[in-house]
Amino acid sequence: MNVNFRFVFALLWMGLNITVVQSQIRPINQDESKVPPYTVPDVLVGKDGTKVVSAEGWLNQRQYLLDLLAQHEFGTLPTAKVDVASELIEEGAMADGHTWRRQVRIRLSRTLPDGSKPSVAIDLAIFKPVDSAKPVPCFVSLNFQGNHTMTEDPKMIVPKSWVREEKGITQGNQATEAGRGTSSKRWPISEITKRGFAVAAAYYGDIDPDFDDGFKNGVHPLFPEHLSDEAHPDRWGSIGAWAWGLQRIVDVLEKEKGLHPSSMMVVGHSRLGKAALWAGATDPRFRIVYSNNSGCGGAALSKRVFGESVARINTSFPHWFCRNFRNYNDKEETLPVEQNMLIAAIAPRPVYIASATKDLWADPKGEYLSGWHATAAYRLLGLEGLPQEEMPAPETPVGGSIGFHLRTGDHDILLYDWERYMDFAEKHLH
Ligand code: GTR
Repeated sequence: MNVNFRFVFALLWMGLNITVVQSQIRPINQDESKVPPYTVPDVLVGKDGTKVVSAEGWLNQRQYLLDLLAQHEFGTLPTAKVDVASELIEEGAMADGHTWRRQVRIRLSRTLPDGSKPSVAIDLAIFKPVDSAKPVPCFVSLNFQGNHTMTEDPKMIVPKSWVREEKGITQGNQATEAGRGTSSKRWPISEITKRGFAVAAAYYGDIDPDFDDGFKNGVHPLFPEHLSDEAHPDRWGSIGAWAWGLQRIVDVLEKEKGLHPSSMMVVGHSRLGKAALWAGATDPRFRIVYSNNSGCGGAALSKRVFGESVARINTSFPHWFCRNFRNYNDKEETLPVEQNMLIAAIAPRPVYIASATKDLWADPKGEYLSGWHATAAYRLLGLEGLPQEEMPAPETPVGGSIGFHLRTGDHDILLYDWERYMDFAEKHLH
């Protein structure tokens, strides 16, 4: 009786706590008239408060922005080297007749001081034009449910690692055959290769499964020195891990026959758009960086507090950012970083921001404004960023070395977005 009473009491207490935590967070605002007054940091103002005025000072300034973003938001990427090996598992022609498929297993490993050698396998799917006379530029990306969801091709390998449950296509957090081709409208592979590009993608859960397990799975065991986040409040989170994984994928793609090694372009949608921006900002081997509907912690300004907020994202996904980011829950005005710094840190390389009209959770206007407030960095370098402060109408791509479009519709990545990405690549890859 006593035990039962305690048990019931404990359940009630847990329930109460969850409710209190939820209700402690400020409600989400999606009303433009309720955006608080805010100041966007000047991307040209350095550590000592003075402004960089010449292109020569840009590299130091860029590093300063990256350090701030690492310290307060994404965490620091590990610097220890790992062994990167790759093996061809399968290849062949696709049904469209002009795409060649290659499935490569990447193995990352590291010998630790205690003599153990943990390793992680990442399956990479590469789709390239069958008969290109010269090496082609390649879009590098991650997918949400496994490489087999990108196309109906029966040869695509189904992942073995943990996947998020999705009705009809998974069973007990395992991907199944039923998932084949289910996200193919997000991956217009045939159209991409037809225009002379390649696209390569891996399942993001091969790098780090997307749940809060205290950083034990995925690539984390390779870096036991970064395991405790109590001791390292600027330790990387899952977004950092996915970004780092994208960089290891480039280690392999740079050596892949038929791909242009210095024309790697990173693309990501939503949480993977956040990862693409961080991967691209921290690794100049990405020649162009694309953010698709990346929202809070991606392209959207945090200080507008429109749509998903810092408190909301840190509560729903406590494993995405570093612990320090939680200091700004419902205190965006005190954030020493802002997302325009993330965009600016890509300069002088081209960056593209795509939003969708119905995606208010990701704050399309805040995504545009990040680009606008990064424009000063591009102008310093003699390049054009975005043309004006006002967001353009839907289906009106704008910009110079910062590109932007607003697609009519929902939170998604569709052919329209890819077509604009290819236009932008054709304009900038010479
Ligand atoms: C949402 C999250 C967003 C975005 C999105 C996604 O639940 O709040 O930040 O990342 O997921 O990745 O689909």
